[in-house]
Amino acid sequence: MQFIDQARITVKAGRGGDGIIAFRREKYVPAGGPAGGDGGKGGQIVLQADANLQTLLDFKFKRLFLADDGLRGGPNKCTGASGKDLVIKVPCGTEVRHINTDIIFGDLIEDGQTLVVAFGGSGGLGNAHFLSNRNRAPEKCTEGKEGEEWNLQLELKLLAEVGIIGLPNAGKSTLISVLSSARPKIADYPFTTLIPNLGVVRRPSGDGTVFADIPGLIAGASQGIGLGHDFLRHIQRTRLLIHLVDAASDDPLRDLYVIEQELEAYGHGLVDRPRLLVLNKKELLNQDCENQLVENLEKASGKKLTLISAVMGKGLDALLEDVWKNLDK
Ligand SMILES: Nc1nc2c(ncn2[C@@H]2O[C@H](COP(=O)(O)OP(=O)(O)OP(=O)(O)O)[C@@H](O)[C@H]2O)c(=O)[nH]1
Ligand SMILES: [Mg+2]
Repeated sequence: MQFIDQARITVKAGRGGDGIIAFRREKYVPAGGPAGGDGGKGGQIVLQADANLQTLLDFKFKRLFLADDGLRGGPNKCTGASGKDLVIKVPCGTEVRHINTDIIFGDLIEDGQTLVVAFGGSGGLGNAHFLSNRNRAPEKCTEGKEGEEWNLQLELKLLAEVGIIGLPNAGKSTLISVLSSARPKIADYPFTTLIPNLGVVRRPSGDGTVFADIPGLIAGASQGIGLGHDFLRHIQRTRLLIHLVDAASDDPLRDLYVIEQELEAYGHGLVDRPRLLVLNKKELLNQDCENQLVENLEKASGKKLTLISAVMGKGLDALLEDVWKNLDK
């Protein structure tokens, strides 16, 4: 399934019902007063976060959402019925903004959270409102107002708690595939992965944690080179990053710097995000090389290095233990 994280929709709240002109007609009451009721309010458009939804895919097929109009007022000063609100379900983590102005309407984070994005028009006034001493039989009423109409941009940021980052070919997809049931494409060329893959990794306690394989980070990603910028956005909400360095690279130390620099250049507090430094493909190193490399990387980063081989399934338990420890902090 394609990962869609942006959608455009048009929402239109209901129009208010019109007020009406009517007069009281009762037996033996010769000149009944004005009795036209007000129109009902138009229904509003409400977005609601739903934990069962994972994507904005639904909005590819349905883009226009209309709420019901309010009904006309009735005789005997009866107010018309209000239009029913239209509730649209969106995944948790959806951000809503106005397309033309980029004004943010709000974020829907928690399951069940709601946000009114278009208010219904108010109902018109019936002629009962216009009774005065000078005019005992007003022939005047007003129309209901149009409901609000907006073009909205929905954006879903990944709600992964753990993001796996690293240069192309570092083994990010391999790692997520051995940790979870995600089955991304894996190949020995860069940019195999074009969209983030999500995988759920079970904790010892039983509940799952979402990991994301974030592809396409290269030098210049923060300036929009490659795929990186798009996906840097996605890591904004992760709580922990796993920075994967390829032990088989010509220069792992340079690789480390490239990624660190991109995180810094992107801003948004990404460099301050807790990060685990992990060296992958360790089975390709002989012992001397390994010792030297570990020493260099640890010195350069000031972090403790975890060694794994995603392909051989080595070092993964220790890595996960670190992950849980960090998330529970
Ligand atoms: N020897 C060895 N090879 C590995 C290991 N992990 C991954 N690889 C290989 O490295 C290559 C790249 O792996 P991917 O998982 O596709 O790398 P990626 O980081 O997702 O790459 P992009 O999607 O292009 O960014 C593949 O050929 C993998 O088989 C490992 O632990 N040891
Ligand atoms: Mg990949």
